[in-house]
Amino acid sequence: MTEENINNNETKIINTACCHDCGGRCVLKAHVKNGRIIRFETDHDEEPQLRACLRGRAYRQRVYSDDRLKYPMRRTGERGEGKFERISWEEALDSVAEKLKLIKEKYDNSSILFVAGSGNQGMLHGVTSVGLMLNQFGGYTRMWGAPSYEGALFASMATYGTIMSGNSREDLLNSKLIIMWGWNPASTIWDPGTPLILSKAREKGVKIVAVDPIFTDSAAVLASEWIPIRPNTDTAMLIAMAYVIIKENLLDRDFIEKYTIGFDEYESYVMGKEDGVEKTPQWAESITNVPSKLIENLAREYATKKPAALIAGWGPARTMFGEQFARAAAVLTAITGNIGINGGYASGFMRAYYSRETIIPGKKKQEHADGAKIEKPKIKKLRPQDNPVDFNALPRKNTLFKLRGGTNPAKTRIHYNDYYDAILQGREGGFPADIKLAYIVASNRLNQYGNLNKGIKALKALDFVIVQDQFMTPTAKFADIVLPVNTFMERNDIAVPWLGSPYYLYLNKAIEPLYESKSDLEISKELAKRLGIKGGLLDMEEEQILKMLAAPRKDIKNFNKMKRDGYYKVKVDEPFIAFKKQVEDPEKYEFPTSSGKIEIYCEALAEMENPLIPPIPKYLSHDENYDSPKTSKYPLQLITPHNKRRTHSSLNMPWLEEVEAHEAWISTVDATSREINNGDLIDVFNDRGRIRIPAKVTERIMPGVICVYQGAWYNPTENGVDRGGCANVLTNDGYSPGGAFPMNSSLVQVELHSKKREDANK
Ligand SMILES: Nc1nc2c(c(=O)[nH]1)N[C@H]1C(S)=C(S)[C@@H](COP(=O)(O)OP(=O)(O)OC[C@H]3O[C@@H](n4cnc5c(=O)[nH]c(N)nc54)[C@H](O)[C@@H]3O)O[C@H]1N2
Ligand SMILES: Nc1nc2c(c(=O)[nH]1)N[C@H]1C(S)=C(S)[C@@H](COP(=O)(O)OP(=O)(O)OC[C@H]3O[C@@H](n4cnc5c(=O)[nH]c(N)nc54)[C@H](O)[C@@H]3O)O[C@H]1N2
Ligand code: SF4
Ligand SMILES: [Mo]
Repeated sequence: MTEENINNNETKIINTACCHDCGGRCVLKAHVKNGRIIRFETDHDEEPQLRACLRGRAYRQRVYSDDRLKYPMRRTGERGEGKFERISWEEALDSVAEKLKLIKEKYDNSSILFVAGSGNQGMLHGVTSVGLMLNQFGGYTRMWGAPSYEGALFASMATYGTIMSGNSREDLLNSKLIIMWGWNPASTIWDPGTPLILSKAREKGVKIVAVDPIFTDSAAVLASEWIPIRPNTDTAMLIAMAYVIIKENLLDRDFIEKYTIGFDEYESYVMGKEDGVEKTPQWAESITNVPSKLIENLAREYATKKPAALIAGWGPARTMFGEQFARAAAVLTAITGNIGINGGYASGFMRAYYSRETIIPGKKKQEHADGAKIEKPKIKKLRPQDNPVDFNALPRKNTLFKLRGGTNPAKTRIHYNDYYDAILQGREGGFPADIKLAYIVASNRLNQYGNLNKGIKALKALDFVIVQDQFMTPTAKFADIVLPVNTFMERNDIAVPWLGSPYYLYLNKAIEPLYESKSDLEISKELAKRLGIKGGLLDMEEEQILKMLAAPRKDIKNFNKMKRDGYYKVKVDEPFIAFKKQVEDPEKYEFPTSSGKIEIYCEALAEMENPLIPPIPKYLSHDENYDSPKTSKYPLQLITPHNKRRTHSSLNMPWLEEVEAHEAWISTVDATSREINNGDLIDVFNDRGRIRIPAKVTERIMPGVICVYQGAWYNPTENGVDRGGCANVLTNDGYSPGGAFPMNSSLVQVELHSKKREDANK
């Protein structure tokens, strides 16, 4: 808090920020009077403004919520029953340290599972310090796979050899056509400025098309055409678009020749030479439910209205063969030559690094000439940031470790969706560890991952569970010890934006920590003392660490300015375009893949010899798709996207309940056939569980599909029916061969429960 921030009447304005894992990272200016935040403003300074969304504006309801965890607690009832007693910090920390030591001695470090969630996206607070502390304690079992994007990441690595495949958002103004494919940035935030740029594009006359089972807010406000598509079938439509483009010779042959490998193999599959099935628009219509005429038109438009941006969201990649969707989209951008040019878009993972020149893909040819020869990850000396349990571990099956990047390939890691089976089955079941203790930080794990009811069994099977959070979440109810953490407003931090936009945020502490809450850093320091750990970050003070974290970021030219203003916007001369160097100067720069080209046919995938990860993108169906025999029992496809009223399971504040009630979206057709009216209480169920939720009967969702937005809190009746409407009671805890989470790949049935909302408990 600096003097110049003092306004009038003792109201100080503290420049801070919101940095939840919500696609944003935005400026908040806290008006503080008598030690209390009385109001928030956001960025109204120079463009591009980093304006907070409705959730950030409502943040006071989170900070001052009466439901905040106020002091450490110990379980008194059965695990999961939610009965706790207040204890002192001394008792809580002693008991956590004692358990950690005991488990380490009795078993080994791999029996400690660290569940690191996404609750805080500051560089310092949240999970960072706990991970470092556990590394120094000898390590822990760690997960691999990110529910957000694992399919897209895998595809981006296979095709481009990098995840840096996104362009600056403002470059969309140079496009002639923008396809929002399973992308809804008007409510699912992808950088604070995205909706503004898309609005400008629309105003400029750029045609915008939305391909989504839902008529989303983005489709309604930004698009001029909505193409409803059956979930999990997008790959078929993308392949049929390639068919039209090949058949009508609308390809960019020059581009294909110069920058890609494997087009012939793809052509052979698409045109039916490989398997006797021509992937015509009629073929795709029968799979996707999109009229073949529409597929043809979109294909022609995309190939001829150059430059065009096909933006493949992560929702359709959060499916059972999610990586095929992201690969097929990337390949379509390649065969039309929409890569490396203004107004185009390479699709893929979509991270765009504007300012960190060192990370921008585009190494000189010789520099990665030996990339493909590396047989295992080589780390010479154990560093504090290395986890001894993972150290020098051999790679798992089906990883792209040879491409040096993407997900950590260590065999010691367990996929996030395997977590429950790993606990229940251990080494005997083929998992790399026997898990005894879970240390859960900034994660509402139980609520946010597939197959919640299996999760309950797994959490009950553990010896000890520690949860470090701000609220008594459904996961925290399963803890033996709950440790209360403070919020962004109660500590200092630095944040970098979600997908690499050119700015930084400095979160100045606005108020003192409420109740007995502490920061994750303080907790880690206290535990380190008890575990006999010394040195490194845990011996340093907050400000010292923040300076150290900022130091390698050479584009922060003025640390003090960033701290004073709460943000630092980096000036960039021109929009960043992924792969511009490779396209403009192929003699000097190659793509960071093994072949140096965009891999339509990926050799690393071919080597896996797994028909479910073919070397070229293919449409594959699965046993919870529209054509599965299971549809006779469970005929509706459930999708569970993100929405504007919360960030995952966080920010469920009362004001936001007014913005949008938590309801299951069901089409008029499916509701009528079940005699369901708008507002009726319905049960959505499958073999994994049952949720009870009001129906929103709407034309905004296509027939055959039901949508339950993720993030509502699990709240069971005595019979185990979830009145909270948590989507993950119904979702699958499997994963695709490339690691994608099938959160939009579940079959369900729906029935009327009652016309009266108050009957939820019956
Ligand atoms: N408001 C808000 N914004 C957020 C977040 C949040 O929780 N709230 N979370 C942030 C995080 S961590 C992430 S990872 C990103 C996620 O970003 P995305 O994955 O892009 O977001 P989703 O909303 O899950 O999905 C986008 C769209 O995909 C559609 N969809 C689902 N399945 C299919 C399918 O099979 N085919 C097609 N064509 N469309 C499909 C959905 O209807 C939805 O409109 O969002 C970030 N932004
Ligand atoms: N069905 C379905 N499920 C999904 C998705 C989907 O599309 N469909 N999306 C998935 C995606 S993309 C993601 S990223 C995950 C997110 O899942 P999680 O990572 O579990 O995110 P949240 O649910 O927001 O839970 C974060 C928790 O961190 C706490 N927290 C906030 N700040 C701090 C802090 O500073 N310290 C500590 N210790 N705790 C803090 C919050 O109170 C909250 O309880 O959900 C996934 N789950
Ligand atoms: S919730 Fe996300 S988008 Fe909203 S203000 Fe916070 S960081 Fe920004
Ligand atoms: Mo995410």
